[in-house]
Amino acid sequence: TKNPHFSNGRDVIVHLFEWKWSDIADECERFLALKGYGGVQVGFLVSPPNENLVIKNRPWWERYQPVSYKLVTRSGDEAAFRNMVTRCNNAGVRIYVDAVINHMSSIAEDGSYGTAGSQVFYSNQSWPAVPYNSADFHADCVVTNYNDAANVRNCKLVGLADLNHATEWVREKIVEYMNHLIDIGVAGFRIDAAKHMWPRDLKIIVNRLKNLNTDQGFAPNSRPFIYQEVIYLGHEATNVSEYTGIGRITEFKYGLELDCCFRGNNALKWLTSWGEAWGLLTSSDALVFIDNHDNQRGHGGGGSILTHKTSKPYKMATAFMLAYPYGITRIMSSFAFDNSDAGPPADSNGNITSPMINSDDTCGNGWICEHRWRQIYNMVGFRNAVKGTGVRNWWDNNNNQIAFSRGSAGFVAFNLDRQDLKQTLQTGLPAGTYCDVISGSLKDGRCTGKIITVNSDGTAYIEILNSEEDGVLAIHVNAKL
Ligand code: AAO
Repeated sequence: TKNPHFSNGRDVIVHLFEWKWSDIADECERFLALKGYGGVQVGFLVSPPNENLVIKNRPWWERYQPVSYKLVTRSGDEAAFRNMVTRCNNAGVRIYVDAVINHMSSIAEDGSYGTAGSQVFYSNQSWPAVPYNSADFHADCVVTNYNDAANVRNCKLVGLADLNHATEWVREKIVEYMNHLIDIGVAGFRIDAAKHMWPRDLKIIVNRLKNLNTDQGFAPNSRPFIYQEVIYLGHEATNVSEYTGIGRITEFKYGLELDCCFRGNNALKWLTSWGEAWGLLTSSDALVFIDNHDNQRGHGGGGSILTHKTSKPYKMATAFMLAYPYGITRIMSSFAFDNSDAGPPADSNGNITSPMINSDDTCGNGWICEHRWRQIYNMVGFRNAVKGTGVRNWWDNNNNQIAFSRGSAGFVAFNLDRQDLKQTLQTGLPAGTYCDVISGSLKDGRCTGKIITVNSDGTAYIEILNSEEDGVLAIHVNAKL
């Protein structure tokens, strides 16, 4: 359950937050065709596909209020979902589903309805389209105390009706929903609010899931990839170690620490010991990211989070994440927003509108598409090129300029200082000329960015000026001229 089942053992997931299924299907086919970075492969995490409560002004968070397990949302219906999964699997792109199974919707007028038209009778604790009734939920209390595991797991998270997973019926309905998705061909799940479920119950549910669908290209006996959303900063009653036996875990400390460093609040030189030594989970248990759909807008532990809005340090932190061998990495792909409740780009009827793809591969129409920023997708290419190698040739200026190689497959340098970086450094790479994949790309045998000459002893002159658009330089064996 800790293996994401990518073709070729790749390990980058892009969160296509609130995208429509038809657009994701197109993106699976288009993304591989994006030129300049040598067959980058990723997986896509998609928004919850099950019916959710329709909420006034259509905030993005209505999708975390389930009404039934029918596959009908603003992203599309079941036919569109199936079409997407098949087309993506055919293109070598795996689909992971955001599974909201801790709870159902929150207080709303009786007779309120969901995106498939199903009604909800909250006052009776009745979701007839599943069906769930009051016997399927915990008693009426609200999560108020993160130092009390029973309160966290038996009460309503922000008022959301809290399913009782000790109940056989609840387990059955959830397993049926997830197995339906496995039959369609998804590769795994993000388990939303896993911290709010008892680990023993979650384990029973996960153990009952089917193997992945071999007709969709998975090897026989492949278990679904599972990663659990558990926010743990080291001081709560619900401990991450209770969940490592079930699947991977979102390591929130990872992004918070890197945010701190790349905001200039902790010198980059300390990253020489990055990883478990910083109190992070074991790498093989972790799923990591710089920002997520919650904290980029102040929900679920927001604060001093780097996002697309602070693009220079954000790209640097993302490049560091992708360059460093730790965990499975996730890239956020956002829509633009001013107001933290705002839903995705939509027309006046509330239908989500498609991203526009510009000639430089970036997006328009309200979609940010960080995964289409050259500096980011080229670092996905870097990560793929250096897979299986360790960190070597660490260098720093005792402050905010650092560099390291990944074995003899790639080399990366960062400059967050106020002065320019101008150094001859050991790159660990074979002699030759390489294309810096941050300032440009290797396209049709030509480099559109800086060209770096590696000498026969592996050294190269590296320069990152303060005035440059980006504070990173990266070269690797798949972008050799
Ligand atoms: C909406 C409205 C609510 C309304 C509710 C019901 O906004 O006002 O009461 O409907 O009508 C999303 C939105 C919610 C939204 C919900 C349902 O974010 O605003 O509520 O949909 O529509 C906790 C959970 C974590 C959860 C996070 C948001 O543990 O699982 O809250 N994330 C997931 C999803 C998220 C989704 C849901 C769950 C629900 O990713 O999108 O909600 O399906 C501490 C705890 C954390 C806790 C946070 C926030 O964190 O450790 O476990 O997360 O508090 O309550 C510092 C601390 C850190 C602390 C943090 C934040 O960093 O060190 O420990 O501050 O305070």
